[in-house]
Amino acid sequence: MAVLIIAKNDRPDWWADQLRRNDPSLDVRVWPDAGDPADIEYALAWKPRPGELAKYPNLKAVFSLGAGVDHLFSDPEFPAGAAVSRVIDPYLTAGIREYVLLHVLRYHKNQPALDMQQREHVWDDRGHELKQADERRVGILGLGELGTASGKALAALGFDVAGWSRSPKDIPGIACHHGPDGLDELAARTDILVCLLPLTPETEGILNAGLFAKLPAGAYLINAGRGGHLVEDDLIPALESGRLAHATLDVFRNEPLPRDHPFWDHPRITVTPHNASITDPRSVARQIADGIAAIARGEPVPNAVDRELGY
Ligand code: NDP
Ligand code: OXD
Repeated sequence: MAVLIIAKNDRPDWWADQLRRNDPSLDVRVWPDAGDPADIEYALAWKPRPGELAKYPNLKAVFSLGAGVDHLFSDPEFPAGAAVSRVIDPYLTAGIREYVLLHVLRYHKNQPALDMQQREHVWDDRGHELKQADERRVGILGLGELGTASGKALAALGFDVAGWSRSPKDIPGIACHHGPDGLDELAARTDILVCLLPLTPETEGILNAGLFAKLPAGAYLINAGRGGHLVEDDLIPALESGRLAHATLDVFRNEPLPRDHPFWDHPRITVTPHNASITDPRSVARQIADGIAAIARGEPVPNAVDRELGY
């Protein structure tokens, strides 16, 4: 039995080291040095090349090195027999919560406009509407691990928080909506829209002109879900027309964002390099080592993903 790490740009040797520390008995290999493909029963993967995982005939489980699994299911040859586990980790959750708080507060305090004033040497403490946190309506798409933690933290600061999910929910401090009608209800009452959905065929392109038209004029957007959620061609027209006031984007259809992409220089777009939160091998390798041991004992796959739903 061997474990293969496929994480070309994501410190594979660090992952291997952390995994061995947690279970020195594991035979850990780092792609492309997989050895005999028949030995590989477990893989830790982040954005493997399409077709790569199909090369290992005895693969039992793939551990995504992030919360999202779209990078696995986008592979048409992803092995049908392999279980999929994803990261649920307090540090990953904290990172997203901090990112959402940072950028919601930035909007709440009018910071993008103040940055522009500073560039023009303008001292104007009156040119901005006075709004309290409880007058600022935040809407969160996705009420899973990350959306719920972010929503609760915003509610604790006094924001008026609502969220949207596929199934009905009851979360203290968050007005919960679900299903297609629930999306319209959420949009109608949202000044700051935060996307923390998984990318699936159902959520692909959900951030589009139709949804922007349902938000109050001048709403703000924060996308930390996936680049595929945003219809890129709809964003700049929405900003130029004033339908949206500003967008903060951490994720993009093509990553790294190409150097000539118009989002880089747009005055009302903030770009961050898909680092809203980053999986920390120091805490997650322990969970994965425990997960491998559990699967080997015949126990259920931890943090298992539903293949049908795609998340
Ligand atoms: P979860 O699986 O815990 O939560 C997903 C949420 O989305 C659930 O509430 C789910 O509803 C909802 N959802 C899924 N499909 C639909 C749909 N069709 N309609 C309405 N709601 C839907 O995921 P996490 O919170 O752990 O992570 C969310 C995503 O965040 C990841 O998939 C990843 O893309 C992104 N991410 C980004 C990071 C970054 O650095 N930018 C870091 C980590 C994650 P229900 O509860 O009913 O199932
Ligand atoms: C994740 C990510 O899915 O970092 O964890 O995007």
